[in-house]
Amino acid sequence: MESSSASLELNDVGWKPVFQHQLAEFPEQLRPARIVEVQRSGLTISPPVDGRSEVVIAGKFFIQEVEARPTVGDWVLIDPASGAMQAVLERISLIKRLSPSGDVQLIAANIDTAFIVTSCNSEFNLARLERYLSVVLDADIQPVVVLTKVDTADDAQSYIDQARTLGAHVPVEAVNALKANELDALAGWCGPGQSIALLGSSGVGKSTLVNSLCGESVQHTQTVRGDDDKGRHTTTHRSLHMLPQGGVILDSPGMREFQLADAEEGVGALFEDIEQLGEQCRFNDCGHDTEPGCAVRAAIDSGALDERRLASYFKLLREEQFTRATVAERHARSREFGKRVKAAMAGSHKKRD
Ligand SMILES: Nc1nc2c(ncn2[C@@H]2O[C@H](COP(=O)(O)OP(=O)(O)OP(=O)(O)O)[C@@H](O)[C@H]2O)c(=O)[nH]1
Ligand SMILES: [Mg+2]
Ligand SMILES: [Zn+2]
Repeated sequence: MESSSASLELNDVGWKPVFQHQLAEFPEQLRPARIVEVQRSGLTISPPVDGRSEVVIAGKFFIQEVEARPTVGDWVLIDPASGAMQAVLERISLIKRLSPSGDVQLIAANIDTAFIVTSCNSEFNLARLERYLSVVLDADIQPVVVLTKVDTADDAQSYIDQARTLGAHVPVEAVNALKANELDALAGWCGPGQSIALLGSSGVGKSTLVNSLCGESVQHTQTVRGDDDKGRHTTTHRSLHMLPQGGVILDSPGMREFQLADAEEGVGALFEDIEQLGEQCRFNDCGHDTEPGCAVRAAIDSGALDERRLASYFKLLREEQFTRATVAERHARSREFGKRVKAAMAGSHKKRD
């Protein structure tokens, strides 16, 4: 993001009263700024504090739990004298997933609306969309399913129809991402104080949308493979960009897998209809399988509920439970390790005395 302009203000990068209210708890000299990029060794913030837009992450943030570490979209407080980051303000939302290596990975903080991007071609996959939706709903973020490449599809309407089955409260917008003047439907979600995140596989047109919505080419894009519509992982790190109508948009690398971290409430919110049916089953602990008096099976039999959605609901619930147990176990193990390190250090101090 352009950070050299002296006129850049907090409002330009999505500042809200909810963050302003938190400032009272901190020393007055600390200055707020937003993390617009995270590099291996440091952070890029905007607006710059005392001319500085690069901040080193203090070691103390690495010994804390993963969720306490600063991520893109976070509002942080900087000491103008030293340039050091002193605190991360309380977030209004957090998008996270389980990384392929099994750790919780933070994707973005303080997002209002997530554009879950998919294309009208062989990349389209309802189960994948349900994964993103569960995570986004769990974080209390407004989801919008954005179908790109309507201009290249013979049967765009069939993709739109499928996407509309994802949930009554999930808006679906179909666009040609290359046409900036046809993106009014998306621009409606943007505006002062609004932060948008783009999520989706490689090649679906996330960076293309950023460029069209920003009105200039700020992100590199690249054609997809002709044989299977797969992208080439063009974007390699997450970054926030200012929108001309106010607010910011976060571009992120295409994700190969989007595994749920804890997202139980999100799964429940996405499949609210199934959970409501479940309350009408004869048995409280009905597994919606072969039990008599099962309202969920009855809905399947009558055609009111789609068998695919039920299977998806079960799969995501199981995955979520498994992940939660694994993360809790890892957490306990690292805590135990920390205790042992501390004890060993205390022991070695004693010997020195
Ligand atoms: N015709 C058409 N092409 C599009 C559309 N959206 C994106 N593209 C093209 O699809 C290709 C991939 O777009 P990108 O914006 O690079 O995709 P991305 O989602 O950012 O991909 P990664 O950065 O790899 O995650 C580019 O060649 C775009 O021009 C669209 O709506 N219509
Ligand atoms: Mg990209
Ligand atoms: Zn049942």
